Amino acid sequence: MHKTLENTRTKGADYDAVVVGAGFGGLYSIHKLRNEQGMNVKAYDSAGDVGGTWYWNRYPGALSDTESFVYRFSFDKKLLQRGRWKTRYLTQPEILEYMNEVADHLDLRRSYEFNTKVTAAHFDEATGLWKVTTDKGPSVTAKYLITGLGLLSATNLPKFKGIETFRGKILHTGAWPEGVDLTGKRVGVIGTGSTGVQVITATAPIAKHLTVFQRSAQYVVPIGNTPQDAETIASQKASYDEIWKQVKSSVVAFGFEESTVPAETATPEELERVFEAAWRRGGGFYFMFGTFCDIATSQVANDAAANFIKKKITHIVKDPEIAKKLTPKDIYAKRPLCGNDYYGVYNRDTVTLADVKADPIAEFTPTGIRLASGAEHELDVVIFATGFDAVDGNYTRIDMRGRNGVTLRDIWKDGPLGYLGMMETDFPNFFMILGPNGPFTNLPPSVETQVEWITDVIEMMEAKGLNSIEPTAAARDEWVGQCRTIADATLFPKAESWIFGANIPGKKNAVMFYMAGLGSYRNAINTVKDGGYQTLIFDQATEEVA
Ligand code: FAD
Ligand code: NA7
Repeated sequence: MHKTLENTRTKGADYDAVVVGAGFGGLYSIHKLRNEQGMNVKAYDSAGDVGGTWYWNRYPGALSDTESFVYRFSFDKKLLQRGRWKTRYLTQPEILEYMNEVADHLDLRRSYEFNTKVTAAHFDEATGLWKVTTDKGPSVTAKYLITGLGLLSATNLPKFKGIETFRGKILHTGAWPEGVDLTGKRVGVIGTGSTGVQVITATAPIAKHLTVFQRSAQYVVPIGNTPQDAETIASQKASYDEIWKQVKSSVVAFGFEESTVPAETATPEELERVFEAAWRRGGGFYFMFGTFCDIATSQVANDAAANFIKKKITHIVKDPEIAKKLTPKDIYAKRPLCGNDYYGVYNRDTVTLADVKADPIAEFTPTGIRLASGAEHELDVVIFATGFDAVDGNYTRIDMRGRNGVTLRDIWKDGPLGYLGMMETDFPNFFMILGPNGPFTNLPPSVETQVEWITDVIEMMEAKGLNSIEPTAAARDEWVGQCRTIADATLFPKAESWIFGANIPGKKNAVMFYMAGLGSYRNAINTVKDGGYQTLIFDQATEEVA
């Protein structure tokens, strides 16, 4: 049994707070709660160390497509000035190194038990505490449960007939083991999302042969990963105060000014000029939000952007049949993608494009993949770049129970809910970082925003001696409704992707993001705080916890 720790303020509990996850969310939560608020915190991650996304996604080509200067924490000026990067975007090893530096600088690692998966979390009405169970050792209790489980972290591994007979290696990009060398191998990649694009462009030059199994053709603009000179980096560092101010009041928080010019009314020459400049500059979010203001909301504007990219495909890809297969048929409204000469990859003799919408994967064989037509692809390695059970996936994989034993799986059976992307009704003192219906942005500034709001709530509770807090069902439903209305004003629901859960067979299509941007989101959550948290129910019972 765990002994109650002397410096635990919460009577009868093993810890004041349990934090799950060692990515941006978990790390910052520990810093706020333990280092700043003096709480006794226990943390877990199923990974072997810190890093979250960047611990798991070690596939060749893994890269953040948020620019280096804003894919980081903003809260610590020392860390910001120490930041090191060489190119416009950070590679996975660089981000992992940064996360380790954060953990060392703030002494966060000692709070963690790594290689430990949280399997259940039950709220106990009698004690008012969370009981957290892992796959190792006895359960622990805590007043607060803070989860930074990651919204793109629960891997999606589609089932294929005969997969167990395959004699080669099967890998998922989101659980990539160390020491894999694809040089000279016959590699198959299933999936052409953001991850697929990265792994395809990195593998094509080194594989003996690369076969891409494409279900949906994608709109991919260049990433423009140019080297950054010391002067540019110094000037970014000197301007950090203004940079973060702009980022936190912007829509997508990517560190560029979003356009205010509509494409709908632009002349053909203007469209061509602006899109061409963005194509040369690089960046997926920039192409969608930095060029014109209405690409994600007006079909006319969306068509203009889509047609520009389609024309580029025709110019770049030499074989017209392959170009046709690579040309998307749907609208341009998934997460915007960018890559390093993605379409050019298909001009290589060593690359084959298999259109598995036209000719689906029938089965895996001992030596490769057979398509419905009977076509066989011999492979040594198959890479699943098939994405994630996004947003709620890691929550529904845990046995989570709130008041009266209500389960998260049950209340989210028609799609995840969530108040302000952070809380859930009947789940007292439970805070999610990047939970359902949070902002759709460059994520570190949104993580910071949420962790600061959550830890402010906790600080207020402790100052007032409150036992518990949770949102009213009415407030939660109103927020979810607002998210739906905002999403419906965009074109995103019209495309099938993980943003609405369409990538997981059987998953209900549901709104999972607040799409009005980080600036509006910050205003919304600060209004709740400044208004004295009137949408939350407090429990001020004075009974001593046994
Ligand atoms: P994560 O970093 O996902 O960490 C969650 C942690 O929780 C993991 O370590 C996991 O092991 C742990 N965990 C989950 N469940 C359990 C459990 N039951 N028990 C114990 N531990 C558990 N975002 C951007 O803004 N810009 C980008 O360019 C960008 N690129 C990306 C590229 C890839 C390939 C991927 C996969 C994601 C990318 N993202 C990007 C999103 C990225 O996930 C976020 O930016 C950010 O890293 C999320 O941090 P987090 O702490 O919320 O979650
Ligand atoms: P995504 O964007 O969900 O992409 C997954 C890809 O895998 C996509 O092309 C899917 O095709 C394809 N897929 C999924 N299941 C199958 C099956 N059963 N057969 C064939 N192809 C399949 O995941 P990513 O990892 O690329 O990116 C997720 C986010 O993580 C990304 O936005 C970044 O923020 C980081 P589909 O398009 O559904 O037809």
